[in-house]
This record gives sequence, C-alpha cells and structure tokens, in this order.
Amino acid sequence: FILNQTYRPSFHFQPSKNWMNDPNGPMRYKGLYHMFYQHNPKDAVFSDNGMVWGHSISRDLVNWFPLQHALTPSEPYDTNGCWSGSATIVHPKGKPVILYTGIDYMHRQNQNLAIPKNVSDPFLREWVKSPKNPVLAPSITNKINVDSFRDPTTAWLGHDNLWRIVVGSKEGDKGVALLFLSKDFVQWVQAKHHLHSAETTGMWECPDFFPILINGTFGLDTSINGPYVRHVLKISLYDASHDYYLIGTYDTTKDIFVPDKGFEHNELSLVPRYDYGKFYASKTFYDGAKKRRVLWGWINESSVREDDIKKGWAGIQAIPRTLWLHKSGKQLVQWPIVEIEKLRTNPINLHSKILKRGTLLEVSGVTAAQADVEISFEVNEFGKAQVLDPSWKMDPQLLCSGIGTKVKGGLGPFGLLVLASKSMQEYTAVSFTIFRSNKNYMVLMCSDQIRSSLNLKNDLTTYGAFVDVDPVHEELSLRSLIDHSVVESFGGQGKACMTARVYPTLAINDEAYLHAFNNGTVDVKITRLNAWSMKKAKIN
Ligand code: DQQ
Repeated sequence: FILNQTYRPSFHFQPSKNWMNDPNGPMRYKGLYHMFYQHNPKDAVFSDNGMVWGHSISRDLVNWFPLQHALTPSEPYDTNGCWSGSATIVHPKGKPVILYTGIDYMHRQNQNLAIPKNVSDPFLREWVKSPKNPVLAPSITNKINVDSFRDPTTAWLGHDNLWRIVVGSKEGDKGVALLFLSKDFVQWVQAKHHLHSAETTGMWECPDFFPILINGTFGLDTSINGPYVRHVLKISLYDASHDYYLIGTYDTTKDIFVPDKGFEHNELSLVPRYDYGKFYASKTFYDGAKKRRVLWGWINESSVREDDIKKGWAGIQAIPRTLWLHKSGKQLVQWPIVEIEKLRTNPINLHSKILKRGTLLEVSGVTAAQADVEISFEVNEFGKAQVLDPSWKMDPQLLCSGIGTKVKGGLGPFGLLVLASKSMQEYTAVSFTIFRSNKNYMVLMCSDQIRSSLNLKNDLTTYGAFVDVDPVHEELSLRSLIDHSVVESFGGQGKACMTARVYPTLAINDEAYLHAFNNGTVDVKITRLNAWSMKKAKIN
C-alpha cells in the first residue's frame, strides 16, 4: 500500500509531522486556549530521550496555531525528556505555572516547575524552568520508585490555603496517587497517606482529579468544593492501556478520595471508562469562559510502526469533549465541544424512515470521509429481543466480537456503516443491539473494525460497551465524527464513547460511503438522521 497523506485527519488536532502522544497542561489564559502535547519532533515514533512539550494556541478549540516548543530537554534533571504534566492558574493573580515530569541523566523520573517568561504575553511563548528544579524527586526517605513517579496533576487549593497535587505511581502492583502539599509550588511535602490507591491495578499514569456538579452540566474550577460537588479521579492504567474513572467524595479533613465504587470491589471491566476504544492519557481543564470542564485525550494509531514511519506522523487528539455528571450520579457524560459544529456544512436530514431488517440505506450527499452524523432509532418489537445468555461472558467487548456468530439476530445490530467502500469490501460498523436480561433491556454498543481495511496489518480489534439507556422509554441515539482515519462515536447522547482508528484502502476521500444499516431480524425506525460534511480546520 502506498502511504501518502490519505489518513491525515482534517479536523483533529495534530502537529504538522512526527509523533504525538499525551495532551499536557491544557488551559485557557487571557482569552486563548493553550494546548501542549507530548511530542517527538524528530521522528514518527516515541523517543526514549527526546520528548518535548509542543505548544499551540486557539481561539475556539477548533483552529490551532503552532508556537515554538514550550519545554525541551536542557538540564540534568530533564535531559532525557520532558514528560507529561499539567498547568495550574494560580489565583488571585491568575498566573499560570506548569509542573512536568523530567527524565534525568540517569533516566530517573522527577517533577519540575516552569513559569512563563512574560505573563503579559497571551501566547505564553517562552517558559522558564525553576532554578529550584527538580522540585520533587525520589529519595531514600520517600522510597518512591525512580521508574514510577510521573504526570503531576493540576493543583487545587485546600481549606488550609495549601496547594495539592497528585503524582502517578505504583507500589509493587498497587497503583497509587501520591499526594503532595505546597504553599509556593517549589517546596513540596508528601502527605502521610495517598489520595487514593488500588491493589493489582499497576502503574497509574496521568491522574486527573477534579470537582463536578451534582446537578447540571456546568463545570467547576479545580479548587471548588462543597455540598453540591462530587469528585472524579481518572487514572490511565498502564497495564490495561485505558482511562478509567471513579466518582466519589473528596474528604477534605482526611484529605482522601473515597469512591462510591472503587477498583477493589469490581472487575476492571465494571469500572467505567471515558472511552471504550482508543483513548488514553487524557486530561481535563476548566474553561471559565464557557463554564465547562473540557476533556482532551490522545488517540494512538492502530497501524504498524513501519507504516507510521512511512507516513511521517503518528497520534492525534480526540475532539475536545465537554464532560459532566449524569443526573443518576453514576456516570459521566461527554459530548464534543459545540464549537466543532461550526465546521458542519451541507446538512442532510431525514426522519421517520423504517429501516427494514437486513437492509442498508445509503446516506448520500455528504463527504463520507469527513462528516458528522447523528442518528436516532425507535424500536417496537421488544418481544423479539434476544435473551442475554448468562453463560456468555458479560464482557461487552467480547459480546461485540461474537456478534454474527453466537448472536443470531434479534433487535440489531443496527446503526451506521461508515467509511464504506462502494462494493462493501471495507466498512466500519458502529451499532446497537438490544438484549433482554430478566425483565430489563440492555443496549450493547459496538464499533467493529474487522472489515475496516483490506490491509490486515492494522489492529482491527472490535470495541464494545453497554449503554445505560432504557430503549423502551428513551430515544436510542448515536453520533459519529468521521475524519478519514478516525471514527469517534457517542452512544446514548454521550453515555458511552468509542473511538476507533481505521485505515481503509478503498473507502478513502470521495470513494468513501455512508450507510445506515439493520442486520437484525426485526425492522427498526430511524426517527431522525442529520448528517453534515465537515470543513477542514486550520490546524498547525
Ligand atoms: N506518556 C508520558 C508519560 C506518561 C505516558 C511520556 C502516558 O509521562 O506516563 O510521553 O502515555
């Protein structure tokens, strides 16, 4: 296969070339959004000794302007890399600071402080590393493992007026959120206990800890607390390669986080994830201008290393998502930031259309390789739903991979076939299947990449999750953002998100098609379908 720039997205954040991974230090400052990112400026693969903080700015989170690198290896404490970290806007003066992980001359991990050279420059072009660096380092006294001490969070202010941060770590195979306190970001004292920890979860990367409103979609600044607030602890589990979150209470007297449901009492597969596809090392920030909490996450490639090198780049960021607590209090909801909708053009609308069992409906008139699609379904013959066999493994991802073999028809799968080639040799299927279990119905959402490309070298793993909607009383909706080699899908209005990377060889550019499909044995109704071609954003 010839690798030109076919797979380069048109409205997803990425540098102009080479490797990118984690989002770092996102913030809004003086009317501009800042995005920093883990970047290897020399190659399309990760670097063991030369990671930098790339830096771009934006007015709208959609179009991005590149600046010089914010942090590059220069000192003994970060000579082998400037790794992930976070920004904090320090009130009352509103000055930003960065804390990041340095990889030192002996490849040990430590935490460092950087401040803007000139706070009146809204671009924050130049960053100065503190002469006091490293401000946190493993030692004989703190017994922190030099290979497992990274990714400081945004700081929050406690009632005692001390700043707190969490740094990801592990003790044996117990994942831990190390807690540190400081009055000035320079001198840090470790708390006697961890903010939280969980046995057998392995290294906790890129922790994120923030307050969230019990009632409503507004976001909260990171130091806010009170009776109307719950807290979220997000962990990127290195061993599982996924971002998991816990909802709970931040006990400010004990300075610990107490999750409603933790890792300990659950199978990992029962802990909620931000995204059930590719999405890692994510980080939120509070956007005071729109009073929302915004989530960034890294979407890795599913292609092989050699192909990444040939195409000259690897890694994109997901479309930023607004995130809030669902009114049930049990899960988070995510939705692409509204600004992305200004790229929508040439709308196609359709409503009240029966999608007969075993049929396809082509959605023509949109650029199917670069589109935003929303579709809602109504199902009536619930009696025909297949019973969820208790002997099946209840792992939704396994269930999705089994669909078509074990699962013989019923209510679904129905949904969207995206990035489909003309004669259907290639397509990616994003679908729902409704099962009956006892007296309830369960909605399984799948993103099936198995037919996404004739190039079988790619990772074609199928993704799956249960979506907590009641299909009898609620609308069943799906939104997919399609951008050449990425399909970001949102089920149940953002209750389950699933991101896939795909590399079609035929279904590219104008040769890509979009369909609604129903592979079940029962007709379903499309209550509405809205699809748009997406304009290209100006990105770096
Ligand atoms: N990536 C960074 C680390 C972090 C990991 C290095 C997560 O700081 O733990 O690029 O993807």
